[in-house]
Amino acid sequence: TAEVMSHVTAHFGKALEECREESGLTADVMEEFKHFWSEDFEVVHRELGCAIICMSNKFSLLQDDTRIHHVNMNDYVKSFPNGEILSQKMVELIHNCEKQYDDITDECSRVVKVAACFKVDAKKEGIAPEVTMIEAVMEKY
Ligand code: B8M
Repeated sequence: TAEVMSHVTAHFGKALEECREESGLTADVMEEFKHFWSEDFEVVHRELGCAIICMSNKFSLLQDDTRIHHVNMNDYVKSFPNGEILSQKMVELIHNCEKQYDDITDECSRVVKVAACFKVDAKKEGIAPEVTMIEAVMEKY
């Protein structure tokens, strides 16, 4: 659900500052990770892909090939309140997007494409959170 996704995003987003430098993602492009879900934020910058890889690595969410680690991702999402109702769906949506961009060799470019695809599909599924929902739980992490 969108409520669970707001928790995942609030927690995951905390790793952004640690990844600013190495990803090259400027505050001008993305001030805070919660804006990922904003209606008017376009998921297009290669640097955002690099940042997502760096952030995911902090929680061991990726395999060596920079594709999602299904077990670790599942466990990560399940660690949040009611996470078990979102974990399988989330892994399924991300994996489905990964299959569509498997031919892109540049990792950062591929991951930002997968993330954009995931945002669209999560909205379709009604599990995309509003920025205000994320703000409401940010202080918990
Ligand atoms: C990686 C879990 C992050 C959950 C936070 C919410 C939204 C972030 C979207 C990133 C999509 C994950 C793309 C990683 C795919 C690698 O092939």
